[in-house]
Amino acid sequence: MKNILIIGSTGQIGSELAMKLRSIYGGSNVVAGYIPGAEPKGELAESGPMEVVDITNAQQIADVVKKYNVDTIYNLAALLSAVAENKPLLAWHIGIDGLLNVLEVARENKCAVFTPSSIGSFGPNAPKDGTPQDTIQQPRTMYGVTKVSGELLSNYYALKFGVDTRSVRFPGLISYVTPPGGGTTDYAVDIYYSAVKGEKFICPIKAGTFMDMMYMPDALRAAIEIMEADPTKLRHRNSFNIASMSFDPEVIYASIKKYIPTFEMEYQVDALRQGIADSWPNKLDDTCARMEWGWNPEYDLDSMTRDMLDKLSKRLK
Ligand code: AKB
Repeated sequence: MKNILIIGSTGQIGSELAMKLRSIYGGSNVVAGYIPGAEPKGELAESGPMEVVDITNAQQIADVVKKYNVDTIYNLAALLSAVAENKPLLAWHIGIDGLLNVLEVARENKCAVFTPSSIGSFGPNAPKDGTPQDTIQQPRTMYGVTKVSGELLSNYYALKFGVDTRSVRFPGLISYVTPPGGGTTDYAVDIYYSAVKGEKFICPIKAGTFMDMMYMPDALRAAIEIMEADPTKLRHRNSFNIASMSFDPEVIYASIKKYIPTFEMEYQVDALRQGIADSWPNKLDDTCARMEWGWNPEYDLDSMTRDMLDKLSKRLK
C-alpha cells in the first residue's frame, strides 16, 4: 500500500483507521474521502488530503483515484444493521451499487480493495457456536444480505478480473473515539459511556444474548494486516472470520462493575435489535485467519474494559 483512499473516513472505523494508516504510510499518502455534511475535523482534517467521495458516484471515485495515484481503497461506506432494516433500499444502494462502483474503478486502475463484512453476514441457520469460516450463511437482515452479496461480488472481481479484494467479518466494534450509529452491538459501547458518566445503563439486548465483539485497536490492525498479507498464503479472500471475545450484557456489566462497583443496569429490550442479535452467531471460529495471515487479537474483555474506562473518563472530563 502506498497511496490509499478511504471512502467513509469520518465514520466509526474510518476516523480511527485514517489516523492509523497516516501514522504508518505518511499523512499525504492517505486521502480521507467524505460526503458533504460529514466533513473531517481536527487532526483528521489537518494531517492529510481530504476529498468529497460519494460511493454512489463512480466518476467521483475514479477522479480521486487518478488524482492521487491511489493503489488501495478502503471502502467503509455502509449503513449499520438496525438502520439498514429501516432503510433497506438505501442499504442496498450504498452497500452493493456503491461497492460495484468501487470494484469497477479498482479494476480499471489496478487498485486493491478492502470492504468489511460482518458477523451479520450469518443468519439463524448457521452454526451458532464456533461458526466456521465456510458454512451456510443465509442472513435474514438486509444488512446481512448486502454483506453476503458484497463478499460474493468481491470474490467474483478477484477471480474474474484479478482485482486484489480482501475482507474480514468484523464483530461488534468497541471504541472511545467515534461512537457507532444504528448497530445491533452498539450497546457494548453505550454501556461504557453510562458507567463513566455515573448513569444507570438501560440495556436494549436481553441477558443471555452472546455476540462476538472486538476492541477497535485490534480491528484496525486486522484491516491493515489483511491488506499487507502475503497473497500466496491466502486461501480465502472475502471474507475472513476474525474474533477476540464473545459476551452477553451480564458479562460486560460484571466486567465494568469490577472497576465501578456502584454501576447499575436494567433491561428495556428493543425488539428490532433483539431480533437481529438472535439471528447472529454467538462466537465465530477464526482459525483460517490465524493460519493464513497470522491474525492474533491483543485485547480480551478485561483489558478492553480497563482501557475504555480510563480513556473515556479522560475524554468526558
Ligand atoms: C452492527 O451491529 O450493525 C455492526 C456489526 C456487528 O456489523 N456493529
